[in-house]
This record gives sequence, structure tokens and C-alpha cells, in this order.
Amino acid sequence: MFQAAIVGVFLLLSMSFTAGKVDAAAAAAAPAANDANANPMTYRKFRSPPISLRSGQIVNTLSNWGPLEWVEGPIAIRHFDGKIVDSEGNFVPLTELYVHHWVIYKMDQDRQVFFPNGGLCPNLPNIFGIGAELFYTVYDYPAPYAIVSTGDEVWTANMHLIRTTNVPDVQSCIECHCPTSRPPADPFGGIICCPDRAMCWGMENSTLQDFKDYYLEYTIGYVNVTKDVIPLTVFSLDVTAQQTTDCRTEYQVPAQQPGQFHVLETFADIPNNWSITYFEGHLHIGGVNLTATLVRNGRELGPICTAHPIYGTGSGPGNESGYIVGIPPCHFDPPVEVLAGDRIKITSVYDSRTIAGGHPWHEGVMGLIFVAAVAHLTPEQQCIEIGCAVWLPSLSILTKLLRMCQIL
Ligand SMILES: [Cu+2]
Repeated sequence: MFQAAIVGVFLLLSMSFTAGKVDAAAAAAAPAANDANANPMTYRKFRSPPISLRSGQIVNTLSNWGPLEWVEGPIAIRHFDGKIVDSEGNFVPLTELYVHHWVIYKMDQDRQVFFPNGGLCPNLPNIFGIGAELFYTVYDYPAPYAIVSTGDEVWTANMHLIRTTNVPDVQSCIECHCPTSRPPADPFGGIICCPDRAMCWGMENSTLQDFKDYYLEYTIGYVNVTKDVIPLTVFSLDVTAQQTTDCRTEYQVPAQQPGQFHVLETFADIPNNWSITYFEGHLHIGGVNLTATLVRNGRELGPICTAHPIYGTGSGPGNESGYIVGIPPCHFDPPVEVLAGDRIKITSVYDSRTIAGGHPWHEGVMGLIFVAAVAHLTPEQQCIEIGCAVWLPSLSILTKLLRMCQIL
């Protein structure tokens, strides 16, 4: 136990050191004031390496794909957006290339270890991204808030895209239908049946060699890191988790009659105080809405945000008929205060709607939430941090302090 506590102390020490490094560099690099003139936004656009796909083919890279070209840190990121483009820079319609997801991570220089977000889902440690709705999603964190890039990390991505041209059953293809699926009552699909470089359902025997290159084009808007910047931490929540952190990510929706809704609900336990400034929901086609409700002392205090997907009604990028083309995020000013010990009820609703030629069940759907919040340390974490700063020279006093904090 003592050893574990000491390891924890050194972990926190290294975190404090990193934070201190940012402050020192920031003090040298930028004026102290946080107004737009003294610390103006700079925007830079980048393009990922190409991803070449033929009709029916899937790309699902490892999470350390990249490294992505990035602005040299330390920087305070206040804007991020990304879209899939072709070699000419044209936006690509979902009817040609389905964006199952792209997600962006911070990793160590060797791209072996994640610098994770704040939790709660250990398997969702990303900072930006998710699915087709990203065409209209722009991450904007108003001053003084920002995602801080220290410069010590490398930014990577997991790209999961499916080329849907010439595909006979597009819904089964993009929902990653598995051979063991037994629809309409017991459908089953998911990422496990969309491995990297495989062909999607119905295209296994295709001999088409119509390769085409695609890219993630992304824009970073940033300011210098000054003492006025308040860093945000990203947290992930999942409707499939039954004990907050056991996030399975995907679930199945049996066939629904018209007017019938499939509802999945769970509660996430919040470990420390959050001041939430940004809320993003992620649903697949068939999603009706996704709601987070704040629960304190067993009482529902009301919804934090309901994510309502926008479905395309026409054709072309951003309006593909039957596809989710956007899920507007919620912004909070002032922030929504969530306290340690609160619960967030997550409710995900699906129905039978789908793309033309589809069927009334859904495979491998999701109900995910990502929030960006000012994360306040738990009392135990605060106790250790203060202890480290003040008492580290004396290990015996530190031990007493840890005992006091009930760590030992
Ligand atoms: Cu998804």
C-alpha cells in the first residue's frame, strides 16, 4: 500500500512538474493579459497522411496512427475541426466514404503510451473526434478555457472509415454486420467485424481495384499558454457502462416497429468536481436523442444536455439523405457544476429509421458522451499535491500526511 502511495506521489509530482514547465514557458512566450489583442488566436490547417481505399474496403487503424502534424507546444487549443477530403481537397460525401469514426489522442513520443483524457471510460481516452456528425462539429472553447498541448506529447489518431461505393447492402456494411447476427430480434455487429483492411459485408468477393486516397484535414486554433488560460479535461461517458468505467462502447438494437423506441439507460458516478463547459453526444444512424441528467443525493436536478442528431435530407457532403450529418454540441457559460458523488443519468434512444434500402434493426450502435470540464482534484489528490509541494524533503512527515489523508 505504501509503495502504491509513493508511486502515486511521484506520478503527481511528474504531473505537477509538467504543468510547471508549461507555465514557465508560457511566461516567457506570451504577455500576461488574456485579451484578444495581447494573445490573439492563430489558425493552422493540416492534412493527415493519405488513406487509400477501394470500394467496400475498411480502414480501422491502430490508435497510434500518425503522428499527426501539429502546432509545436506549449499551446492552448481553443478551436479544432476536421473533415475528410480527397486529393483535390473536396469534401467527401458519406455515401462514398462512411465516417464510422476518427478520434485523436495524445501519446508519448514513442507512440506506445496514451496521455489519457480524464476518464471515465478507460477505452475512450481520446481528446477530439467521433463519427459522421463531425462534418458540422466545431470544437470551440471560449476564453479563458482551452485544451493545453504541452509539447511533450505526440498527437495520433484511430481512423475508421468505410468506402461504400458499389456496396449492395450499405446499412449492413456501415453497421459492421457480423456473420453471427440473427436479426430482426437478435442482431449483432460492431467494430470486431470491421477489421483493418477487410472488406465490408457483401463485398468479400469484390475484385474492384478502384483505389482512391482520402485525408483528414484539420484546423487547430490556438493562443499562447498564459497564466490566464484555464485548462480543460475531456471525460468520456458511455450508456453501455453498468458501473461507470466498464464501457463496452457498442450495443445492438432489435427491429423496432414504426413509432416504437428502444431506450437504454444507465448512471455514471462522478468521482470529482467538474465545471462542464462543453458537451458532445455521439449516436449512430437510428439515434433519436441522447440525454445526460444530473442526479444529486438521489434526486434528478434536470437535464444537462440532450444531443439531437441532424439527419440529411438531400445529397452531397453535409446533407446525405438518411445519414446523421451533425449532432450540435452544448456549450455552457457559466459552466455546469457537477460535484463529486453526483451521478449522471445517461439515456440513449433509437428507433427504426435508417438510410434508403435499409432494415429496421441496428447493429453496433453507440451512445457516448464527451464533456470538456475544469476538473477539480478530489480531496485525496489535493492533499497529496499540497503535501508534495510543502513536505517532500521529509519523507516521515509526508508519510504522516498520507496517513492523515487516509491514503495509507
Ligand atoms: Cu460510433
